[in-house]
Amino acid sequence: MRWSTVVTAGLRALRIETPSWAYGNSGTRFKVFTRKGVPRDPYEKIADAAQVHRFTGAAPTVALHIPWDRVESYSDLAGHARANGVAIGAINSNVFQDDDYMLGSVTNPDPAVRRKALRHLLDCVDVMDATGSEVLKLWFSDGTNYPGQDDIRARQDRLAEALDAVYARLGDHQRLVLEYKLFEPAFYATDVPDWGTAYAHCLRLGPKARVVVDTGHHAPGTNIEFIVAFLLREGKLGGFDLNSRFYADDDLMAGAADPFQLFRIMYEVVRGGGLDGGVAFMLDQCHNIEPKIPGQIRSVMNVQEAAAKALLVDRDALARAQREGDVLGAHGVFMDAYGTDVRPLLAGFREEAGLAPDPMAAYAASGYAERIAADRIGGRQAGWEA
Ligand code: AOS
Ligand code: ZN
Ligand code: ZN
Repeated sequence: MRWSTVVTAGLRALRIETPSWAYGNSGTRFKVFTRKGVPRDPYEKIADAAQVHRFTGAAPTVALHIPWDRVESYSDLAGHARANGVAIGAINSNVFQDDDYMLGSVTNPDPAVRRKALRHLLDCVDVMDATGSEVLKLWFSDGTNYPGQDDIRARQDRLAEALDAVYARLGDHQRLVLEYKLFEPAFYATDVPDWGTAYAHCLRLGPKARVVVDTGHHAPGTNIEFIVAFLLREGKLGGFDLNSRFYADDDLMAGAADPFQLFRIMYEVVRGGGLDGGVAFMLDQCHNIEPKIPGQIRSVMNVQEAAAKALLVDRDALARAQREGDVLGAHGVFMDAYGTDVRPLLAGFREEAGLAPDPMAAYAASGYAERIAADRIGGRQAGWEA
């Protein structure tokens, strides 16, 4: 097959990080459903993440969330990850859960709250040091609900001050990625509402700061692939929080609601050299009604399928059609790739790597789900204080 080398090389480069919080019980604000066998502690979450890697071969790292994944020794946790064949990925900070943060964390008008939030962010860098993690993911729930509630410009100054302090604390091999979110939990004005705000802060901070694109954090109809293309062009795309949505921040499985959008995003990733390193492909999802490990496996497969299709785009033919102003021809090249059934190709790719061609079936046959259901009594909710 003409494109097989390109596709294989691209798929080999694609590493997808799974989030520790995906393995715990989760739900909506109406109900959190409990499922048998969910992890009781961060060690078991990592063991579950290792299963996703075992059957996909494409998910070698797991993101931690502090304090949900608080343990006595983070170096011990990293050793446990290594022993399970995975490594610790991004460290996700949490400055949204305490009562103190009702009016914001690093942008709070009260300097004592700002100091507390900054302390936590710096603690997260300590966790990075102990685990070997290279990425600090910052998401701030900060914002205001009512016009006039606080000085939105002063809040930017406070945000910048905190980011400066965190940036200064990063080691040579560490970087921060700043996530934006249009709304929720603040509804009038979030303090990092869009990629432009995140980009401006990251640009000012320097090369170790980049933007993270959570696919669920945009207004309906936003052209996310344009944002991806732009940020990659500027060398400022730090990574993705992949998930899919019908309405807002639904956190459903990546590629489930709109596989075509994921394809369009992955095409811009491929086009912009985003598989060559420096971009973290993270899942940020919750599995409320579906089993969690298979939910993650399915998501990894969905991202791989979108990437394979993106890699299949005949770039020469596309460039020719674009040069000639052949609108429908160019669009046709794109759609030909999207319309290709890449499942046989991916099955072959896995077999070459010594994996089962169908990770979902292989996981189901492994007996792991039955084993954890029997062994683990008292699994916990995704976001708990350890
Ligand atoms: C929140 O909406 C975000 O998507 C964040 O990435 C958040 O930090 C993550 O869900 C873990 O809490
Ligand atoms: Zn996110
Ligand atoms: Zn989110």
